[in-house]
Amino acid sequence: MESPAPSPAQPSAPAAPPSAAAAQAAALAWAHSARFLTTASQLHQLPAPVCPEIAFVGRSNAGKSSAINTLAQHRRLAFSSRTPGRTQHINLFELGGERQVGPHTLWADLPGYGYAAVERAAKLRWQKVMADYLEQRPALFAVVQMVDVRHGLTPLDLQLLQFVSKRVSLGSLKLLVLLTKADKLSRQQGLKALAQVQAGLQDVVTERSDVAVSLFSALKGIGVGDTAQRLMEWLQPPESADLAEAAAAPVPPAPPAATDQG
Ligand SMILES: Nc1nc2c(ncn2[C@@H]2O[C@H](COP(=O)(O)OP(=O)(O)O)[C@@H](O)[C@H]2O)c(=O)[nH]1
Ligand SMILES: [Mg+2]
Repeated sequence: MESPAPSPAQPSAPAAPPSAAAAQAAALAWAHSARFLTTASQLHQLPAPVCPEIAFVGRSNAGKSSAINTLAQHRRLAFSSRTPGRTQHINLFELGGERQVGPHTLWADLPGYGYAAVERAAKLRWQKVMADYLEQRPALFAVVQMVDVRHGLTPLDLQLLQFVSKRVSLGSLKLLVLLTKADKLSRQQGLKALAQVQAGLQDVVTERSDVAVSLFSALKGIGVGDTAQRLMEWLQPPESADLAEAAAAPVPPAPPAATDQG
């Protein structure tokens, strides 16, 4: 591939900023660097935090494992199963770092919640592990919550958000809600679900918060590049403000409520 030599008559163009496509490719390369680090059933078994961590949470069967695998472009990084509720540990994946592309980060795949057919004691045990992680892990930087687009935010999802809502609204913890299995709805239905979930998150959205909602499909690849880009840019903001603007579609804070109804 030969490019024509620049004509001496033309003034040389200023150096082009990296294109949006290049930024997304870099983010996908970073996501693809994900490798299994360790698994733990209790908080004290986790390694000491050395870098920012992003926690992936969601109801059992919401599509969390599929989303992690798709983001990382690995077939079986996170365990995806037809038998929900089987992943009862915190699984840590390491990304980026030395000799790797992108920021050094851990992704923490937390146990799915809400699976009815699990013995109550076991359920309480590992849901405590999840709550402990969300409340106590000092390196926690962002939460990605997987929500089935057809169900929207369920009471259990809102309960989970309670663990982190204060820090989300203060802006010390970022939140991305991925509306999974978006391929199961029409574009129009998907956008309607998106608006409903955005409305459901207004309690945590403030001037300082960084909260986003996206449609996602592991099956059809919807939202995959955008999600990788958002996660990476949260950790490593792009130099160009234009790029940051192009990548971000944050949920705007609600106008002050006229009444306290609803
Ligand atoms: N149609 C569709 N099905 C999906 C998608 N992601 C996951 N699933 C299915 O949903 C079920 C649960 O997925 P899984 O990733 O194991 O969910 P997890 O329990 O939250 O980890 C599996 O049968 C997946 O094949 C998606 O994007 N589209
Ligand atoms: Mg899973």
